Amino acid sequence: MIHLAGRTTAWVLFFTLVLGGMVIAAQPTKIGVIVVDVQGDFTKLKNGSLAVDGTDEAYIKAVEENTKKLKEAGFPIYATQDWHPKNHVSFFTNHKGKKAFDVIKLGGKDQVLWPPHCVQNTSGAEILLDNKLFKAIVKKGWDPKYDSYSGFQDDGGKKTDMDKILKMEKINKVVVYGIATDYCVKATALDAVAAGYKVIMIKNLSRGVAPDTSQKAIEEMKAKGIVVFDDLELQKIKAN
Ligand code: VGL
Ligand code: ZN
Repeated sequence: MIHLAGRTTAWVLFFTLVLGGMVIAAQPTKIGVIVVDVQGDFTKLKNGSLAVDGTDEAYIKAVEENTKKLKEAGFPIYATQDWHPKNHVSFFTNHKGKKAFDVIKLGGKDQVLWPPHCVQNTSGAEILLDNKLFKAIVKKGWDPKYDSYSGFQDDGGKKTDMDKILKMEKINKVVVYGIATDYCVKATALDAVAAGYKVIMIKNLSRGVAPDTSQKAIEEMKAKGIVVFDDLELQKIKAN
Protein backbone atom coordinates (compact mmCIF):
# COMPACT_ATOMS: atom_id res chain seq x y z
CA MET A 1 0.00 0.00 0.00
CA ILE A 2 2.70 2.39 1.06
CA HIS A 3 4.70 1.21 -1.91
CA LEU A 4 1.75 1.84 -4.27
CA ALA A 5 1.08 5.27 -2.79
CA GLY A 6 4.74 6.10 -3.26
CA ARG A 7 4.57 5.02 -6.89
CA THR A 8 1.39 7.01 -7.45
CA THR A 9 3.01 10.06 -5.88
CA ALA A 10 6.05 9.60 -8.08
CA TRP A 11 3.89 9.44 -11.22
CA VAL A 12 1.86 12.49 -10.20
CA LEU A 13 5.08 14.36 -9.56
CA PHE A 14 6.50 13.21 -12.87
CA PHE A 15 3.48 14.34 -14.90
CA THR A 16 3.23 17.60 -13.00
CA LEU A 17 6.83 18.41 -13.83
CA VAL A 18 6.58 17.32 -17.48
CA LEU A 19 3.25 19.00 -18.18
CA GLY A 20 4.15 22.03 -16.08
CA GLY A 21 7.39 22.30 -18.00
CA MET A 22 5.50 22.08 -21.27
CA VAL A 23 3.14 24.85 -20.23
CA ILE A 24 6.06 27.10 -19.32
CA ALA A 25 7.87 26.24 -22.55
CA ALA A 26 4.70 26.83 -24.54
CA GLN A 27 4.35 30.40 -23.26
CA PRO A 28 4.56 32.15 -26.63
CA THR A 29 6.78 35.10 -27.30
CA LYS A 30 4.71 38.20 -27.81
CA ILE A 31 6.49 41.25 -29.15
CA GLY A 32 5.53 44.87 -28.53
CA VAL A 33 7.20 48.01 -29.85
CA ILE A 34 8.02 51.15 -27.86
CA VAL A 35 8.74 54.27 -29.92
CA VAL A 36 10.45 56.69 -27.55
CA ASP A 37 9.84 60.47 -27.61
CA VAL A 38 9.76 61.16 -31.36
CA GLN A 39 8.54 64.69 -30.66
CA GLY A 40 9.01 68.05 -32.35
CA ASP A 41 11.21 69.62 -29.68
CA PHE A 42 13.78 66.84 -30.02
CA THR A 43 14.09 67.27 -33.78
CA LYS A 44 15.96 69.46 -36.24
CA LEU A 45 13.02 68.90 -38.58
CA LYS A 46 10.81 71.07 -36.34
CA ASN A 47 13.57 73.38 -35.12
CA GLY A 48 13.06 71.93 -31.68
CA SER A 49 14.34 73.58 -28.52
CA LEU A 50 16.37 70.45 -27.72
CA ALA A 51 17.00 69.28 -31.29
CA VAL A 52 19.16 66.17 -31.44
CA ASP A 53 21.69 65.64 -34.25
CA GLY A 54 20.48 63.60 -37.20
CA THR A 55 16.77 64.15 -36.57
CA ASP A 56 16.02 65.41 -40.07
CA GLU A 57 13.14 64.54 -42.36
CA ALA A 58 14.87 61.35 -43.55
CA TYR A 59 15.15 60.09 -39.96
CA ILE A 60 11.50 60.74 -39.15
CA LYS A 61 10.51 59.06 -42.41
CA ALA A 62 12.63 56.02 -41.59
CA VAL A 63 11.04 55.77 -38.15
CA GLU A 64 7.55 56.13 -39.61
CA GLU A 65 8.12 53.51 -42.34
CA ASN A 66 9.72 50.97 -40.04
CA THR A 67 7.03 51.48 -37.40
CA LYS A 68 4.36 50.87 -40.06
CA LYS A 69 6.17 47.71 -41.10
CA LEU A 70 6.11 46.46 -37.50
CA LYS A 71 2.42 47.27 -37.16
CA GLU A 72 1.64 45.45 -40.41
CA ALA A 73 3.57 42.46 -39.06
CA GLY A 74 1.01 42.42 -36.24
CA PHE A 75 3.02 43.87 -33.36
CA PRO A 76 1.24 46.32 -31.06
CA ILE A 77 2.98 49.70 -31.10
CA TYR A 78 3.29 52.01 -28.11
CA ALA A 79 4.78 55.47 -27.80
CA THR A 80 6.25 57.42 -24.95
CA GLN A 81 5.74 61.18 -24.84
CA ASP A 82 7.82 63.61 -22.80
CA TRP A 83 5.10 65.80 -21.26
CA HIS A 84 6.40 68.52 -18.94
CA PRO A 85 4.61 71.31 -17.11
CA LYS A 86 6.15 74.78 -17.58
CA ASN A 87 7.59 74.74 -14.06
CA HIS A 88 9.40 71.43 -14.57
CA VAL A 89 12.51 70.83 -12.46
CA SER A 90 14.58 69.78 -15.51
CA PHE A 91 14.33 73.20 -17.20
CA PHE A 92 17.34 75.48 -16.61
CA THR A 93 14.95 78.43 -16.67
CA ASN A 94 13.49 77.23 -13.38
CA HIS A 95 16.88 77.47 -11.61
CA LYS A 96 18.26 80.90 -10.86
CA GLY A 97 21.71 81.55 -12.31
CA LYS A 98 21.84 78.30 -14.28
CA LYS A 99 22.23 77.86 -18.00
CA ALA A 100 21.28 75.15 -20.45
CA PHE A 101 23.16 71.84 -19.99
CA ASP A 102 24.48 72.73 -16.54
CA VAL A 103 24.42 69.70 -14.25
CA ILE A 104 23.13 69.92 -10.69
CA LYS A 105 22.58 67.37 -7.93
CA LEU A 106 18.95 66.49 -7.43
CA GLY A 107 17.91 63.88 -4.90
CA GLY A 108 21.50 62.63 -4.88
CA LYS A 109 21.55 62.18 -8.66
CA ASP A 110 23.05 64.22 -11.48
CA GLN A 111 20.38 66.23 -13.24
CA VAL A 112 21.10 67.84 -16.59
CA LEU A 113 19.32 71.18 -16.86
CA TRP A 114 17.67 71.24 -20.28
CA PRO A 115 16.22 74.02 -22.34
CA PRO A 116 12.45 74.05 -21.82
CA HIS A 117 11.05 71.31 -24.08
CA CYS A 118 7.95 69.20 -24.65
CA VAL A 119 5.75 71.53 -22.63
CA GLN A 120 2.25 70.09 -22.30
CA ASN A 121 -0.13 71.05 -25.11
CA THR A 122 2.48 72.89 -27.18
CA SER A 123 3.37 71.91 -30.75
CA GLY A 124 6.88 70.96 -29.64
CA ALA A 125 5.42 68.17 -27.53
CA GLU A 126 3.57 66.57 -30.44
CA ILE A 127 4.59 63.12 -31.61
CA LEU A 128 5.65 63.39 -35.26
CA LEU A 129 4.26 60.04 -36.36
CA ASP A 130 0.71 59.23 -37.35
CA ASN A 131 -0.89 58.73 -33.92
CA LYS A 132 -3.12 56.00 -35.35
CA LEU A 133 -0.04 53.78 -35.30
CA PHE A 134 -0.16 53.59 -31.52
CA LYS A 135 -2.23 51.34 -29.33
CA ALA A 136 -1.37 53.61 -26.41
CA ILE A 137 0.73 56.69 -25.73
CA VAL A 138 2.36 56.80 -22.31
CA LYS A 139 3.01 60.35 -21.08
CA LYS A 140 5.89 60.92 -18.69
CA GLY A 141 7.62 63.74 -16.87
CA TRP A 142 4.36 65.50 -15.97
CA ASP A 143 5.26 65.84 -12.28
CA PRO A 144 7.07 69.20 -11.90
CA LYS A 145 9.33 67.72 -9.18
CA TYR A 146 10.79 64.74 -11.05
CA ASP A 147 12.41 64.05 -14.38
CA SER A 148 11.46 60.87 -16.17
CA TYR A 149 13.72 59.56 -18.91
CA SER A 150 12.23 56.09 -18.54
CA GLY A 151 8.86 55.24 -20.01
CA PHE A 152 8.27 52.95 -17.03
CA GLN A 153 8.81 55.27 -14.04
CA ASP A 154 9.96 58.71 -13.00
CA ASP A 155 12.95 59.61 -10.83
CA GLY A 156 10.69 59.68 -7.77
CA GLY A 157 9.90 56.00 -8.41
CA LYS A 158 6.33 56.62 -9.55
CA LYS A 159 5.34 54.04 -12.18
CA THR A 160 3.67 54.95 -15.45
CA ASP A 161 1.09 52.59 -16.96
CA MET A 162 3.64 51.08 -19.34
CA ASP A 163 4.28 47.82 -17.46
CA LYS A 164 0.56 47.35 -16.77
CA ILE A 165 -0.30 47.86 -20.44
CA LEU A 166 2.36 45.42 -21.67
CA LYS A 167 1.41 42.79 -19.08
CA MET A 168 -2.27 43.13 -20.01
CA GLU A 169 -1.33 42.37 -23.62
CA LYS A 170 0.89 39.45 -22.49
CA ILE A 171 3.89 41.08 -24.13
CA ASN A 172 7.20 39.61 -22.98
CA LYS A 173 9.60 41.08 -25.51
CA VAL A 174 9.94 44.72 -26.59
CA VAL A 175 11.61 46.49 -29.48
CA VAL A 176 12.78 49.96 -28.46
CA TYR A 177 13.99 52.92 -30.54
CA GLY A 178 13.62 56.70 -30.82
CA ILE A 179 15.12 59.76 -29.16
CA ALA A 180 17.43 60.06 -27.33
CA THR A 181 19.72 57.02 -27.37
CA ASP A 182 21.70 58.28 -24.36
CA TYR A 183 18.70 59.36 -22.24
CA CYS A 184 15.14 58.19 -22.76
CA VAL A 185 15.82 55.23 -25.08
CA LYS A 186 18.51 53.94 -22.72
CA ALA A 187 16.44 54.44 -19.55
CA THR A 188 13.34 52.84 -21.10
CA ALA A 189 15.28 49.83 -22.44
CA LEU A 190 17.09 49.29 -19.12
CA ASP A 191 13.85 49.48 -17.13
CA ALA A 192 12.23 47.02 -19.55
CA VAL A 193 15.02 44.51 -18.91
CA ALA A 194 14.74 45.11 -15.14
CA ALA A 195 10.98 44.41 -15.40
CA GLY A 196 11.71 41.04 -17.02
CA TYR A 197 11.16 41.74 -20.72
CA LYS A 198 13.46 40.61 -23.47
CA VAL A 199 14.66 43.79 -25.15
CA ILE A 200 15.88 44.63 -28.63
CA MET A 201 17.17 48.13 -29.33
CA ILE A 202 17.46 49.44 -32.90
CA LYS A 203 20.47 51.72 -33.23
CA ASN A 204 19.85 53.30 -36.64
CA LEU A 205 16.27 54.21 -35.71
CA SER A 206 17.58 56.09 -32.69
CA ARG A 207 19.45 59.36 -32.27
CA GLY A 208 21.57 60.56 -29.35
CA VAL A 209 22.25 63.92 -27.72
CA ALA A 210 26.03 63.32 -27.85
CA PRO A 211 28.20 60.66 -29.56
CA ASP A 212 30.25 59.71 -26.48
CA THR A 213 27.28 59.24 -24.16
CA SER A 214 25.38 57.42 -26.92
CA GLN A 215 28.26 54.98 -27.40
CA LYS A 216 28.40 54.44 -23.63
CA ALA A 217 24.65 53.91 -23.56
CA ILE A 218 24.89 51.19 -26.22
CA GLU A 219 27.61 49.40 -24.22
CA GLU A 220 25.56 49.70 -21.02
CA MET A 221 22.48 48.27 -22.71
CA LYS A 222 24.46 45.36 -24.18
CA ALA A 223 26.00 44.64 -20.78
CA LYS A 224 22.49 44.26 -19.34
CA GLY A 225 21.53 41.72 -21.98
CA ILE A 226 19.77 44.02 -24.42
CA VAL A 227 20.21 42.91 -28.02
CA VAL A 228 21.31 45.85 -30.16
CA PHE A 229 20.66 45.66 -33.90
CA ASP A 230 21.89 48.23 -36.39
CA ASP A 231 18.73 48.06 -38.49
CA LEU A 232 15.26 46.67 -38.24
CA GLU A 233 14.86 43.21 -39.73
CA LEU A 234 11.65 41.34 -38.95
CA GLN A 235 13.25 37.89 -39.16
CA LYS A 236 15.97 38.81 -36.69
CA ILE A 237 13.50 40.35 -34.29
CA LYS A 238 11.32 37.25 -34.26
CA ALA A 239 14.32 34.93 -33.89
CA ASN A 240 16.23 36.74 -31.14
C1 VGL B 1 14.92 63.41 -23.19
C2 VGL B 1 16.28 65.00 -22.26
C3 VGL B 1 15.22 65.54 -21.59
C4 VGL B 1 14.80 62.23 -24.11
C5 VGL B 1 13.84 63.93 -22.52
O1 VGL B 1 13.70 62.02 -24.69
O2 VGL B 1 15.78 61.49 -24.27
N1 VGL B 1 16.14 63.93 -23.05
N2 VGL B 1 14.00 65.00 -21.73
ZN1 ZN C 1 12.31 65.96 -20.88
